Amino acid sequence: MATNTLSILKPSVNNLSARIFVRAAGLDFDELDVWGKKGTPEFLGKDPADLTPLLEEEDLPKGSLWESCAIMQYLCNKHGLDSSIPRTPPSARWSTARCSI
Ligand SMILES: N[C@@H](CCC(=O)N[C@@H](CS)C(=O)NCC(=O)O)C(=O)O
Repeated sequence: MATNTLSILKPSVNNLSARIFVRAAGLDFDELDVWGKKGTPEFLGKDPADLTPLLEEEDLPKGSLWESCAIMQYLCNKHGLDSSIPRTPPSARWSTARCSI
């Protein structure tokens, strides 16, 4: 059992970005396919938006975080991965941010 869990729907591009990110970052993750399991009181208790991906980690307030870009930013900050992001001018970084939302 990995230290962290990513609840996902496999066909989703938003999910894929977070799934590729954790692999590229070498983080220890279990994937939980929640197809047919969303919308339950248990899932909504962790993720009121009822959308995937959903990250579960002890450190997080209430133990969970949703929104793919927020998940990737959180993991970058937590694991000190910011230094692996190329030092680009702010104009280029904003362009990247726009594409990820
Ligand atoms: N902006 C959100 C979008 C999340 C989203 O729309 N997730 C979809 C999959 S792409 C989902 O869980 N859909 C399930 C549903 O609508 O019931 C993110 O990037 O995480």
